[in-house]
Amino acid sequence: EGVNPQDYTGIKIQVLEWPASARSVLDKAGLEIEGKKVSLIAATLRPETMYGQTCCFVSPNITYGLYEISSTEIYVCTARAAKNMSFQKITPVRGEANLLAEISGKDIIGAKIHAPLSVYPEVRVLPMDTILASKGTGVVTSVPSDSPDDYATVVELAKKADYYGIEKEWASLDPIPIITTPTYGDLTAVALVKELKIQSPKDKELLAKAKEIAYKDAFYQGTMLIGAYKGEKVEIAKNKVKNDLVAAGDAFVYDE
Ligand code: A2H
Repeated sequence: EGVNPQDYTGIKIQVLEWPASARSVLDKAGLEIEGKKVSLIAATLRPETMYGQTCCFVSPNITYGLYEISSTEIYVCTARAAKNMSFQKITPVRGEANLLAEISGKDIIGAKIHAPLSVYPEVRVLPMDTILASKGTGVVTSVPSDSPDDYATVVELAKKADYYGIEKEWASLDPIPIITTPTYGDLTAVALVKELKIQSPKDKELLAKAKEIAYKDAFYQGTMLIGAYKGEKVEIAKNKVKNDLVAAGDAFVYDE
């Protein structure tokens, strides 16, 4: 942090239906969310892949805050991220983030959500143990076609659905071809997880390697297979998709 500034896109993933656990936490906090738009804010470096979102990850070990953004909008993210946002003209008052309630990631799992641009109109919130509280918003949207970490996580979740307390179907949506490259084809992350024989989300070193390869390959060699910039180079399409998301009110620029 500080040394390597990251230019994230904050994707607004709207909650359509809360699980009973979350409803009870919000009730106890006396928070009235009827008629308000509540969004989990996922920090991504790959806005051009948002067509392929199949779920959204939170950490069961992180406490999230619900922050008032306007009379009709609430963002869900870590306190650290909310503080940073307050210095980037994202909250109404500079340096202040109005915390309405706190909730454990555990209690959000299973929420039904709408992820902008995704070919799947409704997806679910699922657990990811490797999310760092010290980075981004603590919320990671899942694109298993292009992110080796995301692919390894959904494979693990589908394999041990009972253990993770989720429905297997929530973690079993097919990865969507978003980008093609000459080396890895249409599902880069799936190809790399296979090639490097990655067995689980805990294979840290191999996943770091896969992530590095996937990122460079897509950026320099990738062509879009879907969306408004189908046929264009990823290098060019990336900022166009990002700008469209921001213009539509579905995302904002978030730096740290
Ligand atoms: B990326 P960097 Cl398709 N903990 O978004 C762990 N990972 C986090 C995180 C956190 N607190 N916050 C964000 N991330 C993930 C898409 C994506 C991402 C694709 C491919 C690669 C990729 C969909 N998930 O990341 O450490 C988010 O996942 C690999 C570069 O700041 C975010 O972008 O470099 C990326 O890691 C930020 O990682």
